Amino acid sequence: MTPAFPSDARASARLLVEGLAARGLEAAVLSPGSRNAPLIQAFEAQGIPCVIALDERAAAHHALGLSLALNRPVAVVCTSGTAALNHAPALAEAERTGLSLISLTADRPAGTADQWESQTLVQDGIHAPHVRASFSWSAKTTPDPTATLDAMATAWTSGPIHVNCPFAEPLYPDTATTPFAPRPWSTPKGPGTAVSTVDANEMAHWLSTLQNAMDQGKRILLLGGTQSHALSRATLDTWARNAILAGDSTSGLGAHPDAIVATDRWMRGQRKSGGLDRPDLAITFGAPILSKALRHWLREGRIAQLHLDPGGRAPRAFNGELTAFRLPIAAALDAAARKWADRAPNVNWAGPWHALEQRLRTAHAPALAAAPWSDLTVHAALHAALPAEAELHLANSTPVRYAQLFHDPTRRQPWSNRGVAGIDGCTATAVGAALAGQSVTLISGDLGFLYDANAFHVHPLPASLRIAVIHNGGGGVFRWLPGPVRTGLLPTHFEMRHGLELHAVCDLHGLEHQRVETAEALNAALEDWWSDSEVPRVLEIATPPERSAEAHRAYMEGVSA
Ligand SMILES: Cc1ncc(C[n+]2csc(CCOP(=O)(O)OP(=O)(O)O)c2C)c(N)n1
Repeated sequence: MTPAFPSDARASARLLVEGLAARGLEAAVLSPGSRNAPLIQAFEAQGIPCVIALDERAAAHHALGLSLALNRPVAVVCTSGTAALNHAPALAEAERTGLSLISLTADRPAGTADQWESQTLVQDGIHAPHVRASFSWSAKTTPDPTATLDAMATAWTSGPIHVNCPFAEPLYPDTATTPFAPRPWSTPKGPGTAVSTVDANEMAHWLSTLQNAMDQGKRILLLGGTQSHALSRATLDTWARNAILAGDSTSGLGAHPDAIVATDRWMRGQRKSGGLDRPDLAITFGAPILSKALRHWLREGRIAQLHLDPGGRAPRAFNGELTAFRLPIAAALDAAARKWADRAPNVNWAGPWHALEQRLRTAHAPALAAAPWSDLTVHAALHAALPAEAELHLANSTPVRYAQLFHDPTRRQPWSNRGVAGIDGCTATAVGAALAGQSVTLISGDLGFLYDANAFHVHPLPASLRIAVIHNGGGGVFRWLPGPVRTGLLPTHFEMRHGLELHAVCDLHGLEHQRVETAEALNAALEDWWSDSEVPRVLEIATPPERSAEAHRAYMEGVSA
């Protein structure tokens, strides 16, 4: 029988949290507030592992990182008012990358926003464009709690949800109570083990569409952007016999050694070599790919596109015919590979693509050796020193781009918030993943690090976290673009040369800090950097901005000469 909906705030919150936990909710990030006190008490009473984070924007990114690392739904809980709006950036990121983030925003009872009550705004549905589904959990609007909880659990399998919770006072117990001990965190899964439901008809449609394309001898490009699930090497081997694999290191395709990961570098070579054949069909998945050049080249060719997305998103990337399939990415690729296991290879057209890639890879070492101390050589040193077990997070914007040049197929799939490519939660996402017990190393720029410094207002702080901050005096990416310098405003309005001392941020938050300014000092620092520590470590690496931009340009020129 459907339980009656309780009007009492604490009972209502308990019913919600119990229901979410019974459906797989794993952990929560709680931000202080009074209106959300019923939710805080309910999480604590359920023994659900919780993290306390001050800044709701960071808190939502912590939950994103936790969800990524645990491969489970994770809640973020806040009070009413602007606190609720601060969940938006992480929800938007989760919506694009399909992570199960549950935003629970406490609210005052319906109508109070119009009654001169403080800390109120209209909260129902405020995140609607950036979530899979919005709910209101309230005695007035939730007639069937069980069905509503089931709908929440269905929606979160492929992305974030928002649940607004209007609570009337009283919000607290009448007498003093003793908190329970939370249960321990479950083991981090790393990318790649969640199973979401597969629609058999949709799968059959995908396989027959693909079969048609194969039978017509189409030149197929499998093209991936950031997504959180690992792709099986056996599956990729079969795909590589029937298609070209290209995509970001964060797409999972990089597990195959022939995948073209440094796509901007490849595009540079492609243009210089006078142009290669475009594919007839691109099979796409994940967040938008990093290479604008590749995207535009395919768009100019109006390439036909099959898009895989478990949440049913259907971005028309190349102005060609688009067919979208609401399917989990790994499951769709696995099923196709099983079907094709014995098929004769069809990759003749791919020969020149791979020959070009091989040439670029051979030219990499000499071009790198010719580079002076700069962002390029720092990224090379960091990637070379990274321990095998480290989970790598890459901040926007140049860290994730440099990483394509140093990709190693034998490594774990790295992560970057490329869904919407914000700099506003890269540190907090890495903190969240580290809170789940992963050994996370984040490579960040200085602006991104300063922007998201509230990521450290979290309790507890994960000691296993390592952050390498490339301090090139501001937003180095703006020197990669031809436009900003032409404005005459590059240092002030784009790079934002701040001149701030990063150690002050580290001191404030009790982080270990070390600054290096030379290759020798960097290599010496890295020797012991990943050893056990009591607190997170920040390694600030100072590089010259002008020379860094020039070294990157010379490298690209050198490899594609
Ligand atoms: C929330 C948000 N604001 C602004 C931007 C635009 N943006 C992209 S990269 C960047 C500069 C980042 O600078 P830094 O962290 O130092 O990294 P670098 O450019 O050196 O890679 C800015 C402001 C963004 N992506 N997200």
